[in-house]
Amino acid sequence: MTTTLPTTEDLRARARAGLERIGVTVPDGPDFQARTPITGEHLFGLAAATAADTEAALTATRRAFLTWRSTPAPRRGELVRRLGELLRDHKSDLADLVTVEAGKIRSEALGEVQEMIDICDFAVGLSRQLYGRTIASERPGHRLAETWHPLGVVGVISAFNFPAAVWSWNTAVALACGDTVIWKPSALTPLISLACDRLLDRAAEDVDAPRDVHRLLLGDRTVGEKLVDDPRVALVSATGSTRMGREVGPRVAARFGRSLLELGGNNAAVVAPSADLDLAVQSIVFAAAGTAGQRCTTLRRLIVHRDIADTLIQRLTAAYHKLPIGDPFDETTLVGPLISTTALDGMQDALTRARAQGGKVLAGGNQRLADAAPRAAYVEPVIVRVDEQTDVVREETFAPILYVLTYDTLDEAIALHNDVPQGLSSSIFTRDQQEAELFLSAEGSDCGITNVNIGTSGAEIGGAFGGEKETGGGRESGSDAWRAYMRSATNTVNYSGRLALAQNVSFL
Ligand code: UN1
Repeated sequence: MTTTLPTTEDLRARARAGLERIGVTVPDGPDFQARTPITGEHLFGLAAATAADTEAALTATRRAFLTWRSTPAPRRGELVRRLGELLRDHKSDLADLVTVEAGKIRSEALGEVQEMIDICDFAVGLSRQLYGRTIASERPGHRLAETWHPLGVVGVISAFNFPAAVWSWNTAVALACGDTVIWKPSALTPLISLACDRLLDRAAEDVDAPRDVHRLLLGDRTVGEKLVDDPRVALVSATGSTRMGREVGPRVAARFGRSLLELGGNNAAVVAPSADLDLAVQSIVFAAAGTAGQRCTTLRRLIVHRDIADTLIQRLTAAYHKLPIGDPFDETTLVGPLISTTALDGMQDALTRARAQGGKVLAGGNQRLADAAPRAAYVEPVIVRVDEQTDVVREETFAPILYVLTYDTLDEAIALHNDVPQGLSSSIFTRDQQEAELFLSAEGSDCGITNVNIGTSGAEIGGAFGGEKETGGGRESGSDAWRAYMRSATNTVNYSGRLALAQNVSFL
């Protein structure tokens, strides 16, 4: 168990060294502070983008788009390939910054950078595979086809919890698709954003691509609002809370822009009587307590068959009591800090409400290291037994709280599973093939990510990532999510020399 923490001075030096190796000079400014959740203290004062900076970024990325869109896609892929190489070279420095700013444990911080490298590889391949279909025309001597063209400037609004990977999912794919990008990261993670922006800048220099294919704008929500409202931004890809999405979606729609929303999750796993419990316990602990419960895909509800509930709960509480909580740079730590004391207040408020709504806390919930770091928020992940899905269970609390419910029939489990407003990720643990297939079927989970015998979090980049209902409906990353970053045109070419109207219409 970690009882000591690095000093803020150590963390500042570590961040500065990594940034310098990447080529970033920390921009000194009075507007806001880079901070670390490890001690909860400030690292550097930074300058925020002004309205003039935002305007300049819009003009520059729009102008760059006009050349980038007609750069052959495989040439565009070369920029993304170079970015991937630089990410590999600086993997350790970038992971340090993720740990310093987001508090992720080493292995997860390295995993986040790996996710960036992976999406670059994917997008390089994609740059030669932006396929359109040829369609059988109903008319003789006609060719009917679908063509995909670049869309325009993409505004990326990202959250603190995947401060770099979510940017890379959007940016690597958007650049390969011929778009240019303006990035407004979370104000909680400016340093990793500066590092990613600098590496992309270096990549552009190395392959002779226009620098203005990408602009970073640090700052508060006013910057994001400008991207949301400006008609020069063709697509707004926003990751964050459902509350944020409720504002972004209608505002972008009001100007007929496109939005791609990745909002809250309230992910559940069903554990059936036939489940391999060793596998289930390991998977559940990672999915529920990993990343200190701060993934969109974090497991928040467990729906367990009544016959195995006592055994599973007993094994989970035993595992929770042993979780090493503390300094995320310590290789033995599994649970780092929450992002802020505000997040801790939100968690404690949810626990108070859960108790008032009949929940019983079975494990965890105590704050740790409050003496060593009063401004930080270390907390024991919590398991709460509930009899029904009360209000608080149906909400996403961005903290490590796992609500446990029981079921008797699979139909009941699926009904409980789907009876929340969100629809991101889901799992079933079972060795019964019929149950697994039913869960994956149209009558099963209503989520965008549906798994068997693996937890809800930690998706690979090759599949499309996103969810339904209040999660927002967007798809990013792999599979055919690239289509959201392009516009399609349907082409009818008449090579017959005669006019033939569709639907057999005759005229003249
Ligand atoms: C997020 O939490 O915003 O599937 C993204 C996962 C990660 C991405 C999570 N690959 O958990």
